[in-house]
Amino acid sequence: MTTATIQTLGEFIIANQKDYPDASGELSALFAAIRLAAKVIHREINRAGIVDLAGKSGEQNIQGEQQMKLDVLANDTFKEALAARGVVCGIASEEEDKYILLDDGLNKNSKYVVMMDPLDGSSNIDVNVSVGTIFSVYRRKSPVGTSVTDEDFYQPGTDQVAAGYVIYGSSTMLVYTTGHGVNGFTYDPGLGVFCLSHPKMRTPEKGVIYSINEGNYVHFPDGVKKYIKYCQVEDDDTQRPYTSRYIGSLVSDIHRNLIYGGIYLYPSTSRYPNGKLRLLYECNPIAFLVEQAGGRAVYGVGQRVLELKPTSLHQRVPFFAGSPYMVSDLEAFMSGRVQL
Ligand code: AHM
Ligand code: MG
Repeated sequence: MTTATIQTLGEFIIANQKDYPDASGELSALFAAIRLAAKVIHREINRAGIVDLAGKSGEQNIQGEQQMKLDVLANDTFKEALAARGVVCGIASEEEDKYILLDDGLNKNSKYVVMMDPLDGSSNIDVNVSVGTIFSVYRRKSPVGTSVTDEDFYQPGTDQVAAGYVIYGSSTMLVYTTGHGVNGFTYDPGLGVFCLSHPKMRTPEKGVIYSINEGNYVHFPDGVKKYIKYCQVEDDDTQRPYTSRYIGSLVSDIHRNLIYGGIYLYPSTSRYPNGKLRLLYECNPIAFLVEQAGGRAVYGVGQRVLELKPTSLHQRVPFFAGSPYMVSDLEAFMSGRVQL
């Protein structure tokens, strides 16, 4: 790419403002805060190993500061970046018990709330496996100028204004949607900018990858067990057996499946009777992205994740998302319509 062909995330947002006739620039400012925080996390994750090595001798990092766990650091970084710019009136985070009211003079007049999982899959950092940030933006329900309330956060996923993830992998990427398709931007650390690298992302209608923690197999619902067996049975017409790929880092598993085609499953298990993933911070934003890329996301047969009305902040829900034909096949087994 040359300077003539690069389109940065900032340029892309300005160029697409025509899609939002009543835009006031507030959402663009919110995105600026998110991408700044993402760059900071990128920097910290990429030197995590070095800092750790330095930390072992004196329990301090190379700058002499007390080491901070990266998920806590990511949470603080995103909160600070958003709060300092007066662009959100409330934040809910997987790292916080309660939502955060931003009712200072700067923020209380803003119209958006943000829900986020600042560093999903953080247990993978110690072994150098990709992790991600997931975010979701809603328009507030409470009147501008007042403090946010439960109703601002308990909105169904269909009301999302924007959602996305940042994947800190072999390169760092920011992938997002505002309901007009999905676009992916790769971070160029030399330039310090995200560049459009994956325009108009579409997921294949059929895929050959299934992603699930199969160690929990005996506790899965019957339909899910049958679908997994179906994935493993040989059949040339449907390119089975499918390939099993599971990193255990949601953003990475979803990102790969979005590009190659596949299905991600986190059903109920004995340890997590409602599934492990959180509706507000993980399932809704990912479901919005997957649907915008042409896929489907359900929590049961014909039960669209985005239509589920949240009842609590940290609510968990079974989650099945990916290539539309694969999700439909899974539903056929779950409903009992198809048997092996
Ligand atoms: P976390 O929010 O505590 O990091 O947990 C979420 C992670 C997801 O990234 C991943 O898909 C899932 O947990 C893996 O769970 P499991 O180890 O049970 O397969
Ligand atoms: Mg998480």
